[in-house]
Amino acid sequence: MAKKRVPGLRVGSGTSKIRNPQSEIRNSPRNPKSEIRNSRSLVAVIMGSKADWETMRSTDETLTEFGVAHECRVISAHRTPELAAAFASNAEARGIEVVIAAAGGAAHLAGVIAAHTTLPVLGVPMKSEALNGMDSLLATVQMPAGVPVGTLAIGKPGATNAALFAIAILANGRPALRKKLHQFREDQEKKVREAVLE
Ligand code: C2R
Repeated sequence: MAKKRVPGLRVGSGTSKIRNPQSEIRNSPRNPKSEIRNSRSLVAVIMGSKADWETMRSTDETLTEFGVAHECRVISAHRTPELAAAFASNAEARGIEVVIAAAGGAAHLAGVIAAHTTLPVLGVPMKSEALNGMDSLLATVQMPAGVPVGTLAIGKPGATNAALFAIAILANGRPALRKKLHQFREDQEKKVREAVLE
């Protein structure tokens, strides 16, 4: 299928951030040894508003920690509907393998993105002022059968776990990434076991 032009989508400029750490995980199923190298984004992290960035930094930091090439940017299903549809429709052709979509309140972003792509879409409900994130959670999680959104916890824990979930998906075909994930769990367990209460 021909790659469509995305009006207003300037990856690498404007409000979007491209995270291409020096050693990053890329799609290279035939040569596991070449999995870690410079590449285009595998994960797209999008959020409905700049206001969500404070929370979504955790997603960015976790993906960076694992060396996964990703991009972060603001896209709103409500305020930029055409951009949202074009972004989702082109994501697969661009080599994106997982989309993480964060939104608060009437959080339709993840669902709308999922409507335009068959890539796995992970939704992160933002903590809202009016209803503490319950509105975001329900709007994200209650998808009709046929168009799934994998919904994480409200706020920062969800933001971190969305990155870990995306990494787990990518790790299926990338042994080097799987190894990192095992190491992460081991380190985490060690910290809990060795916790000293003062
Ligand atoms: P503002 O502070 O910019 O008004 O945003 C954002 O994710 C944010 O949490 C308030 C909240 O509105 C959310 N928003 C959505 C969508 N676009 C923005 N839920 C959407 O398309 O779903």
